[in-house]
Amino acid sequence: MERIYIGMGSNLAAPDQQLRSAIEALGLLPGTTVAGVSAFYQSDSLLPGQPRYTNAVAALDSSLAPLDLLDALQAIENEQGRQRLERWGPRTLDLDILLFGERLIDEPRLKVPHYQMHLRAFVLYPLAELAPATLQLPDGQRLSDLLTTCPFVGLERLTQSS
Ligand code: A4P
Ligand code: MG
Repeated sequence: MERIYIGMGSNLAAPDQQLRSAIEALGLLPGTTVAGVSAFYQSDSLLPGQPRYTNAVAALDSSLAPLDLLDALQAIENEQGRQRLERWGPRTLDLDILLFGERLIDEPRLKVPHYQMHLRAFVLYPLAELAPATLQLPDGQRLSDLLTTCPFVGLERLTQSS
């Protein structure tokens, strides 16, 4: 079993409900339990002109191999009506593998840690609700340090997660 953190985002078709459905689907994956879910957070899209996002992070304990987990996440995205019309386009559901145990993964289809997690408040603050304060990325960066360089700006923490 390894501890895995999944970043979830949606900005179409009732985003909060999309995240709740995704959490349910994650709990049904083989060899996997959902160990925790952060609060939901709203923020403006990084790309102007798109609807606001709801984001959250889920902690999984799973025995799935990384690429099998990626396949499973993409199946959940598709199941929830994700259409890949353009990179970075609005989406019903985006599931990103943020961290996979302490692994550094550099495969054509999968880069872990997620390439921009260290810059994104909508990833780091929900992650900090679930991860130990001492959590380090595989390159040694501490989550606590990343939080100090990534201010809690433009994020709205919603009171309920599910
Ligand atoms: N891939 C590589 N590494 C990973 C990983 N660690 N986890 C590959 C998941 N997938 C990974 O992803 C494209 C390909 O990345 C996949 O086929 C997989 O093999 P995608 O989900 O199809 O495309 P995408 O989501 O359009 O690209 P990406 O890079 O995931 O988008 P981002 O960076 O997630 O940005 N603003 C707010 N407020 N909140 C957001 O969540 N998200 C985006 C999208 C823009 N602005 C946002 C938010
Ligand atoms: Mg993605």
